[in-house]
Order: sequence, then C-alpha cells, then structure tokens
Amino acid sequence: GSVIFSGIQPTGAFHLGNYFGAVRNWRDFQTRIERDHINSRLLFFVADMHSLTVPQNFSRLTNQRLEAFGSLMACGIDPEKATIFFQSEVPEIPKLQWILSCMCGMGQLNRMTQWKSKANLRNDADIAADFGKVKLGLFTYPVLMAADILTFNATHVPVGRDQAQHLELTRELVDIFNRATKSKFLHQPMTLLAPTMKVLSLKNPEKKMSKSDPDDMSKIFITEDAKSIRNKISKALTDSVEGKLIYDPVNRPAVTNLITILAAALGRPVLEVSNQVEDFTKKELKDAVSDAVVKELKDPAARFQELMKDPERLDKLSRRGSEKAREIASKNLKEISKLVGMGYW
Ligand code: AQP
Repeated sequence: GSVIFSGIQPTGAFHLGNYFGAVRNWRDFQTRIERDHINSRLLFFVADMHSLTVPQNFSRLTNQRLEAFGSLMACGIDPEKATIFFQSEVPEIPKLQWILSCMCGMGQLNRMTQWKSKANLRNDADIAADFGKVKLGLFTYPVLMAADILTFNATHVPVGRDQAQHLELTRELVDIFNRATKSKFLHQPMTLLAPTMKVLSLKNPEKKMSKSDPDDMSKIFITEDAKSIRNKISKALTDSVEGKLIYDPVNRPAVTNLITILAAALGRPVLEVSNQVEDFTKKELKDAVSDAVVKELKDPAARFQELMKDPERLDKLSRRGSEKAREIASKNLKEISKLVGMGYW
C-alpha cells in the first residue's frame, strides 16, 4: 500500500497558509482513505528538529511542540487513523540523514532557495559576503527532510508549493542511494501539491503568510475567535484599483489573495469564486472572506481549546504515536544500514 507522509514545524500557532496549504488536505486524505477503504498508511509529524535551523526560544519550544500536536488533532487528524509523532523521538531519521549526507553534493544544496531566504541573503553579493555565517543545519535542512521521508519510505508527500524543490532533491537522493547500493529499496516519493495557491501575508502580498512573521496582523491563526478574524480581514491590505475585482496574481496580488482564501474556505474552484465576486466592493469581498473563514475555523478553534485543557492526554497520545513511528523506522533503517555495509554479520 501507499505511505502518505508530511510534517509541520512547531514554530508557532498554525495559520491559514498551513491549514489550506497542508493540514486540511491531510485531513481530507484521512477521510477519503477511510471512506473508500484504501490501503494506505498515514504518517504526520511535528518537525521539531527542523525548527532548530533558525534561532529558537528553547523553553517556549516545549509548549509549541505540544500545541502543534494539539493543532493537528484540532484540524481533524485522528491519532487512531494516522500516526502522529515527534521527529526528535525517531533517532533513525538523523542516522539516515548522515548516510544521505555522505551521498549528497554541496552543489545540490547550493541550488536550494530556502536557506538563502531564511538567512536573509538576497543576491550573489550577499551570499559571497555571508556564506560563512550560514548555519550548517540550515544549509543541510533538505537532507534532513529527505531523511524524514525516506526513513518511512513514503510514496506520497502532500506539501505546499514552497516545498516542491526539496522533494526534487529527495528524488535525486533516492536515485543516488539506489544506484550506490545496487538496490531498489527506496521508493521515489511523489509530491502532492495542495490545490490552494500559496496564501500570502495580509499585510504584504510579496511575502507568504508565515508563522515567523512578527506582525500578527499579517496572518490568521486557526485557533482565532470570530471577532479577531473579522478585525484582521477588515484591515487586510487591498489596492487602489477601481472597478471590477479580478483574479490577477501579478497585478493585483492582495485582492487575488483574498479571493484565494475565499475559494479555499468555501472549497470552491478559484475561478468560479472570482466570477461571483467581480462586482463586489472591496468591503463586500472582505465580509464574504470573513464569513467563510469564521465558518471554516469554528470547529478547529473550539477543538483546540478543548484539547489543550488536557496536556497529559496529548503527551500520552504523542508518545504512543512516536513509538509506533519508531517501530516502522527501525525496521526500515535495519535494511538501509545493511545496504551500506552496517549491521551484524
Ligand atoms: N503561506 C503558505 N501558503 C501555503 N502553504 C503554506 N505552508 C506554509 N506556509 C504556507 C505549508 O505548510 C506546511 C508546513 O510548513 P512548515 O511548518 O514546514 O513551515 P514553513 O513552510 O516554513 O511555513 P511557515 O508557516 O512560514 O513557518 P516558518 O515561519 O517557521 O518558516 C508546508 O507543507 C508548507 O508548504
């Protein structure tokens, strides 16, 4: 059967981008697999080791990990139907990362764009000046991501569009590993891109909505109450263009972003929704977005409050999930280790 696998960093409360770009789709897979009796294993993880690639407040991270686990459940991921675990509880992952690191070229990593943006290197001159300051973990992050996926020999990886490049690298590493070990042990994981386009910051449509954006008004959290959601959407940036509202990511990114969010929240195709709203005023569009988002987030927000009342239970569930993940990981790593000459004779 297939193995559907994805993760999210515990770098702060989940926002609409994480929800429409990732977690809601994971829940939809879970629903479909159960409904159609598909033979698939679902694995979702809190990528706590990935979060160390940028500076963290460690004492806060402990809570954020548990909140991330609670948020996954609040969004409808069910620990009875999917294995939900912490990355740091599976030591097989960094073991495989080492093996893959010994097969991955520096040039392959050099081509990745995320380390450049996360280290704030905007151009070749910045890179030449500051490469030495880039942390090794940030630079090799894509190898850890490949190790996450390949430790579980995942067949399908549902992610947002910003992650597509890393999946490409993972597939290159599968080829290199299989060739080097003359085996077919590792599967080529398929990227499942979210149907929703990237969700942008409500305050700056040149940036994506991001957990690490210090401006809370730029994002809507899945745990937010109706009043606060309406307030943020009413203050979202639009533009000064008069006349019809059109879906135009290049020339009207802020309006387009609101249409994207509306379509995602309604679960309707974006072009259909943009036709419906073309004669709306900007205020009417914002009201429609608010109504749809409030409705969509009502359950996750309520469930999150409920779940966080019992942290011991979440802790227990996360331990169980992590143990289950480790069982699978350790079986696979035994095989992988043998292929690279390790393990008992
Ligand atoms: N704005 C977005 N639109 C669509 N999808 C998004 N994702 C993140 N932001 C958007 C998707 O969410 C999943 C989990 O992301 P992550 O935890 O690995 O962190 P990230 O991609 O780096 O997202 P953030 O929220 O901006 O976190 P920070 O600020 O910590 O970097 C992924 O599938 C991602 O595609």
